[in-house]
Amino acid sequence: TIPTATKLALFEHYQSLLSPRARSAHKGDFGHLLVVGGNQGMSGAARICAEAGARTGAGLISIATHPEHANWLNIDRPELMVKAIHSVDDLTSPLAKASVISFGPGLGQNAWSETLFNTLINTDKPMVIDADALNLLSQHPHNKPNWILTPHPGEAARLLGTNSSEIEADRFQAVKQIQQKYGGVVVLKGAGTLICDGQTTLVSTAGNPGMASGGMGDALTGIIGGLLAQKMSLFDAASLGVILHGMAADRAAKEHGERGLLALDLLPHLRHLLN
Ligand code: NPW
Ligand code: AMP
Ligand code: MG
Repeated sequence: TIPTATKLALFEHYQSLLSPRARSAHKGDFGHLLVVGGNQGMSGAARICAEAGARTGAGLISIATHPEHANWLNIDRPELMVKAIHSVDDLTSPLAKASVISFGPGLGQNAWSETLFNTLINTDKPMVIDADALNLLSQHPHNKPNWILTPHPGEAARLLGTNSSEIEADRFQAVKQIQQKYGGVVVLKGAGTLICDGQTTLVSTAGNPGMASGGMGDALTGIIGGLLAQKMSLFDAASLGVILHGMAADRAAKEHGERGLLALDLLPHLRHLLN
């Protein structure tokens, strides 16, 4: 049974929070999303996250990433800006320019990743924390009001020091426990994603098993970052982001089937849903 505090997340309600663009709008009105991630061998995660943020409507997108691939990360998507992070000093300028941060896709868990984590954990900008940034957070716990955590059940288990079957046995309890321990808004991903701010837990029924493919969560991190950049509240951005992600995947699966669905396939559908 679903607790009474839980409501189904309604697309129509959340969509109405994104008003039409003013005729005089300029890119500065829609925020600057900084994606931080993409260690060696996982540049794709940062790229998928950034493209998803761009297609959600953020005004500007930058990626702070490993020097190994920084020069080619935007080759066929030149709208994206890229900064190679050799040392922590290289983060100063992209951080100053960013209005929101999506942190973690493909970050890895080595010394380079830890350096980025130690800097970003001390910034006050609104952030989406995902993937390896969640794994590092589980090793160095912090509680903050202005972030959105997006664990899948494996990451949720690390955050609570348990295993993924325990998480799946009571997902409502798990999402609340993570929120209490780490603060902010928590999105527990998987079939029937939960969104919890400590008061209310929403469940999204959007999405399908075609989404069980690498990169899908990295896209969600970019979508939520893109909504935050457009000045949505944490809870609204998390809720609308999850619904949009799932609905875009449902449209894509209807078109060509679930098997073989890839994260970037969502983006044309995402754009359709947003306009
Ligand atoms: P089990 O086996 O059930 O105990 P990891 P990752 C669990 C990057 N990527 N229901 C499950 O555990 C990411 O951004 C880069 C139940 C599973 O074995 C990260 O930085 C890509 N359990 C990094 O790779 C594309 C579930 O978690 C384990 C579950 C590592 O992230 C791929 C796997 O999780 C990827 O995004 C569910 N619904 N979902 C790229 N193109 O560059 C997950 N689990 O060990 O945290 O590894 O998620 O692949
Ligand atoms: P990640 O594991 O970080 O790549 O995230 C996977 C994304 O796909 C999350 O947003 C999940 O909620 C979604 N997803 C994966 N499998 C399913 C499924 N069977 N039904 C609905 N959504 C799913
Ligand atoms: Mg992931």
